[in-house]
Amino acid sequence: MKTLSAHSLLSAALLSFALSGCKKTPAPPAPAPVAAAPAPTPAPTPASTPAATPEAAAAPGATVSDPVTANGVTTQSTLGTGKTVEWALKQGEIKDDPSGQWPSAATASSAYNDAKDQQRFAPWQATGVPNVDQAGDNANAWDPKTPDGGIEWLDLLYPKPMPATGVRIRESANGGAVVKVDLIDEDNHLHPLWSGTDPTKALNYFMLTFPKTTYKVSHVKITLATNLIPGENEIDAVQLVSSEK
Ligand SMILES: [Ca+2]
Repeated sequence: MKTLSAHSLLSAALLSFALSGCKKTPAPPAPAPVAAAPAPTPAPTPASTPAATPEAAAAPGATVSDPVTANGVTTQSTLGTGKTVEWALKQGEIKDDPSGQWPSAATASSAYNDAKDQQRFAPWQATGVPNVDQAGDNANAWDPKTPDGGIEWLDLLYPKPMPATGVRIRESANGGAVVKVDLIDEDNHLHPLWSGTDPTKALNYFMLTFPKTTYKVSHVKITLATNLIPGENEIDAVQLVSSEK
């Protein structure tokens, strides 16, 4: 690195660009187009879900997948691969939603390279507004220590505890590994919210909506099964939605 840096600025810039995608393994394969096929095959329906609602089977051009509702919680994901106007507008709409707030602190079961504080890939990288621009391995997202090790969790603290109506998880690499979301109130009581199948792909939000909680939410805890989806499963940001200000 240091010998190379003696070369011209152009060389340094090219090296930096190349290194940015070479943390561990080659960049993950480009995600398959979502719902681009004329007749997408519905995902297998979990035995516990009575209605056979196909996941991510929305019409071409749709910005969100078809909703799936279970136990009062509706789940869906934003769609697209970051190459369309519709995707960009939807991402901006969520980022600027005045009903949403972003976490100010985070802890996790582990982090890549045991990252701490504000280091690359640390839990802290999932706080604040989204700042990953394209799907794939990115130091601006939280990354568990091992890519396929199994159960991992991320706990996010929100600066203004409020009754909540939604959670939007921005998955930025190898999405679809979220298996459980819990809400934690001001007294540190954990309220199980949802457990099931996460339809998110590419760089998109996994969105959960639910009736307004009777308590103020101060934390959101997200559990991933990283062995479900091969490769690094990274989270860029997590928005808590409230109908109150
Ligand atoms: Ca981030």
